[in-house]
Amino acid sequence: MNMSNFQTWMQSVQQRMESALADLLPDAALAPDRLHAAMRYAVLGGGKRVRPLLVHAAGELAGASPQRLDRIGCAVELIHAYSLVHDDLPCMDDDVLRRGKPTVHVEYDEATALLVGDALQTLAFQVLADAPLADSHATQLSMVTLLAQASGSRGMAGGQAIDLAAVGQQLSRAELEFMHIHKTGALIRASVLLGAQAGTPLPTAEIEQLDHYAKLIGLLFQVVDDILDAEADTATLGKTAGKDADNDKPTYVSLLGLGEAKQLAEDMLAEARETLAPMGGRSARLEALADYIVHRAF
Ligand code: GRG
Repeated sequence: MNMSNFQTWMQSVQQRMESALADLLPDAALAPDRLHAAMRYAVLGGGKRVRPLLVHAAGELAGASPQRLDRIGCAVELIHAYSLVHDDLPCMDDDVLRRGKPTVHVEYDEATALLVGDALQTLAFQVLADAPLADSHATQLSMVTLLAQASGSRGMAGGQAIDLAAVGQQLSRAELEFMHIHKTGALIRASVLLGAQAGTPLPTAEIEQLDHYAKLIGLLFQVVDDILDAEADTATLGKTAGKDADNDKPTYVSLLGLGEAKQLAEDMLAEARETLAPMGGRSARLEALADYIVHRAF
């Protein structure tokens, strides 16, 4: 796909998401105003919006309306933002910098950060449930279930539990993969599938291809995150660099070394491309997003 077209599309989705999120989040003047201000601080004005971009790219492929995809993108991004706020808390990763700004518990306080995460998570499900987002109620209900599964103990929250237990441990490649499939991969996979479900039902073969692609890039995202944590600086990342090694966390870089981790990322990108190939030009944006995920700077 023409990369300048892709850049233009990406920026337009990012702008749509910023204004959709700003509209959905409670006004900072509304009581309880400190909580609402902190929710807006956590979500707005930062982040690559990778998950909403995936929602839009997969949804366009299925002919879903941009308005539906905006809402679904918001639901997924709200879950993601909640996970970052909680992950940064002293009882978890204990970090002071996120998206180039002080983390929520530093800017506000720990109790507020906890409540911000709680409120963002419930707002995500409200957004997914309170307007028509699919061609049938049954499909929309299955979308709510999908997001709940991807976020819960068999998805992202479970992956985070495994991550916390793994500090200082030696993990095998299979164990590392299992952790990341849940912690990072589940929400990324859900983003693709939710977008696709908002449109006209796709043939089973295409849903399977999308699912395989989504699983691949979920893991790929994490391989690259590990590489960036080892190679990039804090100013570029907008979060503290080198934390994995400092915290003695098992990563693809600690397991495979930098060179092999980079090769793995390129191999997985090639597999993602092959997976999309049968869909031809209709999947061009998903392919460009996989490329963006691998070659991003932060
Ligand atoms: C607290 C339940 C709970 C889960 C936390 C997502 C997560 C699980 C922790 C975040 C820490 C981390 C480094 C995760 C690995 C990769 C990842 C999700 C990075 C952040 O996502 P980006 O790069 O962030 O999409 P932006 O800021 O661009 O949205």
